[in-house]
Amino acid sequence: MIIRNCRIRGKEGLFDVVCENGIFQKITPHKSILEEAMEEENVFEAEGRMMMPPFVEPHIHLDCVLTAGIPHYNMSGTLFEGISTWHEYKTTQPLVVSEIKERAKEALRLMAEHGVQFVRTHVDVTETSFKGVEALLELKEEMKGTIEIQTIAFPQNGIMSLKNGKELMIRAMDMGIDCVGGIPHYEYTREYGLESLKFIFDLAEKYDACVDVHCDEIDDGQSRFLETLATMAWERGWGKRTVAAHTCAMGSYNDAYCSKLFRLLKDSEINFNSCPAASTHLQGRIDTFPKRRGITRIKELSEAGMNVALGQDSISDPWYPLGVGNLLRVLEMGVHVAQMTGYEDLRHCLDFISTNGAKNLCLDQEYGIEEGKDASFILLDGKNDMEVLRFLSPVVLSVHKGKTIVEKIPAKAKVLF
Ligand code: 17E
Ligand code: FE2
Repeated sequence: MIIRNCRIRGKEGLFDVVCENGIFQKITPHKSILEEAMEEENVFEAEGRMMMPPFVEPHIHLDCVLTAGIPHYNMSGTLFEGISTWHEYKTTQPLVVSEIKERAKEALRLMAEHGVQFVRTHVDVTETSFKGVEALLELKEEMKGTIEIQTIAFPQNGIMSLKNGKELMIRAMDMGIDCVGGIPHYEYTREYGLESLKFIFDLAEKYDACVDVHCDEIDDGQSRFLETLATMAWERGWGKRTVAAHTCAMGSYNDAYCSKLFRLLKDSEINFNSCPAASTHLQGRIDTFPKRRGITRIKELSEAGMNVALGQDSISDPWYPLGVGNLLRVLEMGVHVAQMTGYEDLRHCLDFISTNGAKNLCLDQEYGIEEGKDASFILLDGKNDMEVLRFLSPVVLSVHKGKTIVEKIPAKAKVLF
């Protein structure tokens, strides 16, 4: 396959890109390919559109997607009603592996349409039938070569605050879940939260696994599990394999504490995830006015040289009723609420849903537009980051390891004046 006449994100000029055997074979300035090659059947005329590595979804709960309204909608819009509604869902009806898989797959189709090829998903391991774990492990295998999935053992109801919480985590890791999750801010006490973090890192070391913890997902400025998470990652040299997700409380920390905290965060080398659409919806609910935005310090962390990736969290589930699998929509929300709308911010904004996500997922050989790497890319109906975000440009072509997984012909309006 040859992609002819495309821009490549981060490079000047126009290019022709040759993919063969699932690998980028040649990336050359446009027109340097021989005329015979042009006539080949397998040439895609890009018309100057921008090629870039695929979007990465670093944080979604695929076991819950598309369940909004069952048994009822989240009426308060709070995280806590989300958790209790999900609890009702999982305890009042039999869970069926094939149904969970079909919902998750439908969400993957939506994400694929919007350029995602790599996904890291949580799966609730305190749902004790383990049907969600079974379903997502099967789906991960079935989707290999089309969309790559990493799984996280997520203890929705806590680890220490459940009598058998530790066993459930171990059982999930034994079944083949990739990463260790946690929820320290939701444990009954601060002490339980701290103890859960130690357990999480011990488990990660034992299974040689990445850590990806829901951390301080609350507007409580006293919720400071992040400092312990970062310190443990730093002590054990686990920073690059650790993600602190949400860290909403950082939006409520005082500046003096935060400036001290940043030194540790930087030294620890941990990664961050923020879900600005879900968090602005869920947080700030108990405030009247002024009403907090409920998101972590995305801009400040980034400017201090730390890695922050943006994710969806939810697609139509007990926590968040909207979402169509489009990370551009999440990014648009993110640049507004984090006030990253300056020219320099917008010029690089797609990093938040691509290369930054790839770092969270520890991708390497399989990610990037370079000769010799896997031929995985998307072609956007736009020329640069700012234009793509402004128009929420459609993905016209998505190719994973040389295999076309999505083609789209963008709609064209006829304006009659
Ligand atoms: N569970 C949780 O604790 N937090 C969330 N944001 C979601 C599930 C979606
Ligand atoms: Fe989450």
